[in-house]
Amino acid sequence: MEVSVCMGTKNEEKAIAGVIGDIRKARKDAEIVIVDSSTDRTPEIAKRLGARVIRQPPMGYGVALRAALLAAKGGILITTDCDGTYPLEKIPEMVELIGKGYDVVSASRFKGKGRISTMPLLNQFGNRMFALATNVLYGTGITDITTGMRAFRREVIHSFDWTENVGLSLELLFKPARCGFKIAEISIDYRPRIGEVKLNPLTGGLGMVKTLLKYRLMSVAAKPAYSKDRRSRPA
Ligand SMILES: Nc1nc2c(ncn2[C@@H]2O[C@H](COP(=O)(O)OP(=O)(O)OP(=O)(O)O)[C@@H](O)[C@H]2O)c(=O)[nH]1
Ligand SMILES: [Mg+2]
Repeated sequence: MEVSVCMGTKNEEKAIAGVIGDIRKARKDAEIVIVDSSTDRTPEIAKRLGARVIRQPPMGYGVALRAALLAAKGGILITTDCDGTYPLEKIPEMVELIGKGYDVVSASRFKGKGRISTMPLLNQFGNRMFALATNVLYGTGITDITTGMRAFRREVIHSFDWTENVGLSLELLFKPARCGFKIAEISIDYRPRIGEVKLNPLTGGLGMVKTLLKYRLMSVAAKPAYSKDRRSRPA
């Protein structure tokens, strides 16, 4: 099945070549879809290295990643950040799990023995709290809700309207979980970031709280064509 790797990029010229190289090492034939809002050389480098580049004014992480996911052609869609933090050599393991019947495979920095010492302590605390809150509010049993690295069966991405921006990584997990899609978590290390962080932890954190509460108050439903399939699928 064709694999597409999807990213938003904003001024990642220090990281982009290494990230594309690591994707190719893990999956030579992957389609690489980048929604770019840079003012530096990121898009030129990405195009030269064979990525599909879609330009977008800077509207935030989730708006960019959603556009990349919806433009991707693969049967398996993978999200990651373009900053060197996620171990892209895990792509084959994630693809294999989708092949075994999982709908979503989420790369967790807090499961098992993942090394996370590169993550600031405040972020470690906040990320664990968001996972706990998601488990309490949505009945999920996951260890990392804010991870940027996941693999999705194509059907999952096209089953929902994605509305969140800074909270997209949460929405990408709790909506499928609530609608009965089968989810696996694998353990990963988190590496030092190349280049500057683009998300503000305070406004980012508040945005995520808003996302969690909003959908707890609203019902989560898959688009009819897919929810029907879901109900008829054996557990
Ligand atoms: N196109 C686009 N991409 C964005 C925008 N904001 C962030 N990104 C990209 O989204 C990805 C995630 O942003 P990061 O800065 O890594 O945010 P983060 O992962 O919360 O922070 P760290 O874990 O500290 O790296 C990166 O590849 C960014 O370049 C935006 O407004 N437009
Ligand atoms: Mg990042």
